[in-house]
Amino acid sequence: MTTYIIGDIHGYYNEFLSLLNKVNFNHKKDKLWLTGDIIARGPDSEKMLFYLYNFQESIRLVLGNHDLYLLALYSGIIHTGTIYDKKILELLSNKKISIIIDNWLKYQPLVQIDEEKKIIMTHAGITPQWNNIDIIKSVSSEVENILISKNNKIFFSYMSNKKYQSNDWNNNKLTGFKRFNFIINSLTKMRYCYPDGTLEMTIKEEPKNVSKLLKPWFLISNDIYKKYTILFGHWSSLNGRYTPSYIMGLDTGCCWGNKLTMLSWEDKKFYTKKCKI
Ligand SMILES: [Mn+2]
Repeated sequence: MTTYIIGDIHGYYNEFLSLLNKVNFNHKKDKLWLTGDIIARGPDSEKMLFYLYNFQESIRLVLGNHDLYLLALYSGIIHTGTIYDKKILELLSNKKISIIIDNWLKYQPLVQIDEEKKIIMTHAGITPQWNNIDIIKSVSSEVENILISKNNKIFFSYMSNKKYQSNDWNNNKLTGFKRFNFIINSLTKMRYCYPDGTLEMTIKEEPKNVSKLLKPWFLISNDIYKKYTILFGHWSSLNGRYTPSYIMGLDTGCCWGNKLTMLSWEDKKFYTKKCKI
Protein backbone atom coordinates (compact mmCIF):
# COMPACT_ATOMS: atom_id res chain seq x y z
CA MET A 1 0.00 0.00 0.00
CA THR A 2 1.31 3.41 -0.95
CA THR A 3 -0.18 6.76 0.04
CA TYR A 4 -0.06 9.46 -2.60
CA ILE A 5 -0.95 13.09 -1.98
CA ILE A 6 -1.80 15.43 -4.85
CA GLY A 7 -2.08 19.24 -4.69
CA ASP A 8 -4.83 21.45 -6.16
CA ILE A 9 -6.12 19.85 -9.38
CA HIS A 10 -8.67 22.51 -10.41
CA GLY A 11 -10.25 20.38 -13.13
CA TYR A 12 -7.03 19.32 -14.86
CA TYR A 13 -8.18 15.75 -15.23
CA ASN A 14 -5.71 14.57 -17.90
CA GLU A 15 -2.71 15.75 -15.88
CA PHE A 16 -4.19 14.14 -12.77
CA LEU A 17 -4.61 10.79 -14.55
CA SER A 18 -1.16 10.97 -16.01
CA LEU A 19 0.33 11.31 -12.50
CA LEU A 20 -1.62 8.25 -11.32
CA ASN A 21 -0.44 6.31 -14.38
CA LYS A 22 3.18 7.23 -13.69
CA VAL A 23 3.05 5.20 -10.46
CA ASN A 24 0.56 2.54 -11.64
CA PHE A 25 -1.86 3.72 -8.98
CA ASN A 26 -4.06 0.85 -7.83
CA HIS A 27 -7.38 1.79 -6.20
CA LYS A 28 -7.61 -1.65 -4.58
CA LYS A 29 -4.45 -1.21 -2.54
CA ASP A 30 -3.18 2.38 -2.69
CA LYS A 31 -4.60 5.49 -1.03
CA LEU A 32 -5.04 8.89 -2.64
CA TRP A 33 -5.11 12.09 -0.58
CA LEU A 34 -6.13 15.37 -2.22
CA THR A 35 -5.56 18.87 -0.80
CA GLY A 36 -8.85 20.22 -2.22
CA ASP A 37 -9.84 22.64 -4.98
CA ILE A 38 -10.53 19.71 -7.26
CA ILE A 39 -12.73 21.80 -9.57
CA ALA A 40 -12.93 25.20 -11.35
CA ARG A 41 -10.46 27.00 -13.63
CA GLY A 42 -9.44 23.89 -15.63
CA PRO A 43 -11.30 22.17 -18.48
CA ASP A 44 -12.59 18.98 -16.83
CA SER A 45 -14.20 19.67 -13.45
CA GLU A 46 -17.06 17.34 -14.35
CA LYS A 47 -14.74 14.43 -15.15
CA MET A 48 -12.86 15.05 -11.90
CA LEU A 49 -16.04 14.83 -9.83
CA PHE A 50 -17.19 11.65 -11.59
CA TYR A 51 -13.81 10.02 -11.15
CA LEU A 52 -13.45 10.85 -7.45
CA TYR A 53 -17.04 9.81 -6.74
CA ASN A 54 -16.48 6.45 -8.44
CA PHE A 55 -13.29 5.76 -6.51
CA GLN A 56 -14.32 7.39 -3.22
CA GLU A 57 -13.31 4.31 -1.16
CA SER A 58 -9.63 4.91 -1.82
CA ILE A 59 -9.73 8.71 -1.61
CA ARG A 60 -9.29 11.14 1.27
CA LEU A 61 -10.23 14.66 0.29
CA VAL A 62 -10.46 18.00 2.09
CA LEU A 63 -12.69 20.76 0.74
CA GLY A 64 -11.00 23.86 -0.67
CA ASN A 65 -12.43 27.35 -1.11
CA HIS A 66 -13.50 26.63 -4.71
CA ASP A 67 -15.19 23.37 -3.68
CA LEU A 68 -17.06 25.28 -0.97
CA TYR A 69 -18.11 27.88 -3.51
CA LEU A 70 -19.54 25.12 -5.70
CA LEU A 71 -21.57 23.95 -2.68
CA ALA A 72 -22.62 27.55 -2.03
CA LEU A 73 -23.95 28.05 -5.57
CA TYR A 74 -25.64 24.65 -5.37
CA SER A 75 -27.43 25.77 -2.18
CA GLY A 76 -29.00 28.57 -4.25
CA ILE A 77 -27.19 31.69 -3.05
CA ILE A 78 -27.35 34.63 -5.43
CA HIS A 79 -24.57 34.44 -7.98
CA THR A 80 -22.64 37.37 -9.38
CA GLY A 81 -22.95 36.54 -13.08
CA THR A 82 -19.20 36.47 -13.65
CA ILE A 83 -17.72 34.05 -16.21
CA TYR A 84 -16.42 32.04 -13.29
CA ASP A 85 -19.89 31.71 -11.78
CA LYS A 86 -21.41 30.85 -15.15
CA LYS A 87 -18.94 28.02 -15.56
CA ILE A 88 -19.83 26.56 -12.16
CA LEU A 89 -23.56 26.94 -12.81
CA GLU A 90 -23.10 25.09 -16.09
CA LEU A 91 -21.42 22.28 -14.18
CA LEU A 92 -24.35 22.26 -11.75
CA SER A 93 -26.88 22.01 -14.56
CA ASN A 94 -25.88 18.36 -14.96
CA LYS A 95 -28.28 16.35 -12.76
CA LYS A 96 -25.60 13.71 -12.15
CA ILE A 97 -23.43 16.37 -10.48
CA SER A 98 -26.28 17.04 -8.02
CA ILE A 99 -26.24 13.36 -7.12
CA ILE A 100 -22.49 13.48 -6.52
CA ILE A 101 -22.86 16.58 -4.34
CA ASP A 102 -25.79 15.23 -2.33
CA ASN A 103 -24.27 11.81 -1.79
CA TRP A 104 -20.61 12.56 -1.42
CA LEU A 105 -19.08 16.02 -1.91
CA LYS A 106 -20.99 17.87 0.81
CA TYR A 107 -19.96 15.21 3.35
CA GLN A 108 -16.27 15.73 2.70
CA PRO A 109 -14.31 17.18 5.64
CA LEU A 110 -12.21 20.32 5.97
CA VAL A 111 -9.46 18.42 7.79
CA GLN A 112 -8.02 14.93 7.40
CA ILE A 113 -5.98 13.50 10.27
CA ASP A 114 -3.96 10.30 10.33
CA GLU A 115 -2.73 9.52 13.85
CA GLU A 116 -0.47 6.67 12.74
CA LYS A 117 1.32 8.63 10.06
CA LYS A 118 1.08 11.83 12.13
CA ILE A 119 -0.38 13.80 9.23
CA ILE A 120 -2.85 16.68 9.23
CA MET A 121 -4.10 17.78 5.81
CA THR A 122 -6.23 20.87 5.16
CA HIS A 123 -6.62 23.08 2.08
CA ALA A 124 -4.86 26.20 3.45
CA GLY A 125 -3.07 25.04 6.60
CA ILE A 126 -3.41 25.25 10.37
CA THR A 127 -3.53 28.68 11.95
CA PRO A 128 -0.94 29.36 14.67
CA GLN A 129 -3.94 30.26 16.86
CA TRP A 130 -4.98 26.58 17.16
CA ASN A 131 -2.32 24.65 19.00
CA ASN A 132 -3.87 21.30 19.80
CA ILE A 133 -5.51 18.53 17.85
CA ASP A 134 -8.78 18.59 19.81
CA ILE A 135 -9.59 22.18 18.88
CA ILE A 136 -8.83 21.41 15.22
CA LYS A 137 -11.17 18.41 15.27
CA SER A 138 -13.93 20.30 17.00
CA VAL A 139 -13.89 23.50 14.89
CA SER A 140 -13.78 21.62 11.60
CA SER A 141 -16.74 19.47 12.59
CA GLU A 142 -18.72 22.58 13.60
CA VAL A 143 -18.56 23.77 9.99
CA GLU A 144 -18.94 20.30 8.47
CA ASN A 145 -22.22 19.89 10.35
CA ILE A 146 -23.52 23.12 8.86
CA LEU A 147 -22.53 22.15 5.32
CA ILE A 148 -24.89 19.17 5.50
CA SER A 149 -27.68 20.93 7.37
CA LYS A 150 -30.92 22.22 5.86
CA ASN A 151 -29.92 25.77 6.79
CA ASN A 152 -26.72 25.73 4.80
CA LYS A 153 -27.94 28.42 2.39
CA ILE A 154 -27.92 31.02 5.19
CA PHE A 155 -24.44 29.93 6.16
CA PHE A 156 -23.21 30.15 2.56
CA SER A 157 -24.73 33.59 2.05
CA TYR A 158 -22.61 34.92 4.93
CA MET A 159 -19.54 32.76 4.27
CA SER A 160 -17.49 35.42 2.51
CA ASN A 161 -19.21 38.50 3.91
CA LYS A 162 -16.47 40.95 5.00
CA LYS A 163 -18.80 42.30 7.68
CA TYR A 164 -18.43 39.00 9.48
CA GLN A 165 -14.72 38.62 8.95
CA SER A 166 -12.65 38.23 12.09
CA ASN A 167 -8.90 37.78 11.93
CA ASP A 168 -8.49 36.87 15.58
CA TRP A 169 -9.77 33.65 17.11
CA ASN A 170 -9.91 35.54 20.40
CA ASN A 171 -9.21 32.41 22.45
CA ASN A 172 -12.30 30.57 21.29
CA LYS A 173 -14.64 33.41 22.22
CA LEU A 174 -15.90 34.10 18.69
CA THR A 175 -19.53 33.23 18.06
CA GLY A 176 -22.01 33.06 15.18
CA PHE A 177 -20.95 33.90 11.63
CA LYS A 178 -17.71 35.50 12.80
CA ARG A 179 -16.74 32.16 14.26
CA PHE A 180 -17.70 30.22 11.13
CA ASN A 181 -15.89 32.68 8.90
CA PHE A 182 -12.73 32.46 10.98
CA ILE A 183 -12.81 28.65 10.72
CA ILE A 184 -13.45 28.72 6.95
CA ASN A 185 -10.79 31.37 6.35
CA SER A 186 -8.19 29.55 8.44
CA LEU A 187 -8.77 26.15 6.90
CA THR A 188 -9.38 27.11 3.27
CA LYS A 189 -8.03 30.60 2.48
CA MET A 190 -5.28 31.68 4.91
CA ARG A 191 -1.78 32.56 3.73
CA TYR A 192 -0.21 35.29 5.88
CA CYS A 193 -0.42 36.20 9.55
CA TYR A 194 0.85 39.05 11.69
CA PRO A 195 3.56 37.94 14.15
CA ASP A 196 0.93 37.51 16.88
CA GLY A 197 -0.88 34.95 14.69
CA THR A 198 -3.86 37.08 13.60
CA LEU A 199 -4.77 36.52 9.96
CA GLU A 200 -4.09 38.80 7.01
CA MET A 201 -6.55 37.80 4.31
CA THR A 202 -5.66 39.85 1.23
CA ILE A 203 -2.11 39.09 0.13
CA LYS A 204 -1.39 36.14 -2.19
CA GLU A 205 2.15 36.74 -3.38
CA GLU A 206 5.21 34.71 -2.54
CA PRO A 207 7.02 35.69 0.71
CA LYS A 208 10.05 37.38 -0.90
CA ASN A 209 7.77 40.10 -2.32
CA VAL A 210 5.84 40.76 0.89
CA SER A 211 6.55 43.04 3.85
CA LYS A 212 8.53 41.39 6.64
CA LEU A 213 5.82 42.57 9.02
CA LEU A 214 3.79 39.63 7.74
CA LYS A 215 4.75 35.99 8.08
CA PRO A 216 3.50 32.93 6.22
CA TRP A 217 1.31 31.07 8.76
CA PHE A 218 3.78 28.15 8.85
CA LEU A 219 6.69 30.33 10.06
CA ILE A 220 4.92 31.28 13.28
CA SER A 221 5.56 28.84 16.09
CA ASN A 222 2.87 26.35 17.04
CA ASP A 223 3.35 23.16 19.09
CA ILE A 224 1.13 21.23 16.70
CA TYR A 225 3.70 21.66 13.88
CA LYS A 226 6.19 19.69 16.03
CA LYS A 227 3.81 16.75 16.44
CA TYR A 228 2.36 16.38 12.93
CA THR A 229 3.39 16.89 9.33
CA ILE A 230 1.01 19.48 7.90
CA LEU A 231 0.03 18.97 4.24
CA PHE A 232 -1.73 21.77 2.40
CA GLY A 233 -2.45 23.22 -1.04
CA HIS A 234 -4.04 26.57 -1.97
CA TRP A 235 -0.94 28.77 -2.11
CA SER A 236 0.41 28.29 -5.62
CA SER A 237 2.95 31.12 -5.54
CA LEU A 238 4.96 29.17 -2.93
CA ASN A 239 5.54 26.60 -5.68
CA GLY A 240 6.82 24.04 -3.15
CA ARG A 241 9.27 26.46 -1.53
CA TYR A 242 9.57 28.44 1.74
CA THR A 243 8.11 25.85 4.13
CA PRO A 244 10.07 24.00 6.82
CA SER A 245 10.53 20.27 6.14
CA TYR A 246 7.62 19.17 8.37
CA ILE A 247 5.12 21.39 6.52
CA MET A 248 4.49 20.61 2.86
CA GLY A 249 2.73 22.86 0.37
CA LEU A 250 1.61 20.82 -2.65
CA ASP A 251 -0.13 23.42 -4.83
CA THR A 252 2.38 24.15 -7.58
CA GLY A 253 0.12 26.23 -9.81
CA CYS A 254 -1.27 23.64 -12.19
CA CYS A 255 -4.10 25.99 -13.15
CA TRP A 256 -1.61 28.78 -14.01
CA GLY A 257 0.32 26.70 -16.54
CA ASN A 258 2.85 25.45 -14.05
CA LYS A 259 2.62 21.85 -12.81
CA LEU A 260 0.60 19.39 -10.77
CA THR A 261 2.54 17.80 -7.89
CA MET A 262 2.15 14.41 -6.22
CA LEU A 263 4.01 13.19 -3.15
CA SER A 264 4.48 9.51 -2.45
CA TRP A 265 4.28 9.56 1.35
CA GLU A 266 6.19 6.44 2.33
CA ASP A 267 9.34 7.20 0.33
CA LYS A 268 8.88 11.00 0.15
CA LYS A 269 9.31 10.99 -3.62
CA PHE A 270 7.82 13.79 -5.71
CA TYR A 271 6.19 13.40 -9.13
CA THR A 272 5.13 16.31 -11.29
CA LYS A 273 3.17 16.84 -14.49
CA LYS A 274 3.37 20.04 -16.48
CA CYS A 275 -0.12 21.45 -17.12
CA LYS A 276 -1.38 22.55 -20.50
CA ILE A 277 -3.58 25.63 -20.26
MN1 LIG B 1 -7.65 27.35 -2.90
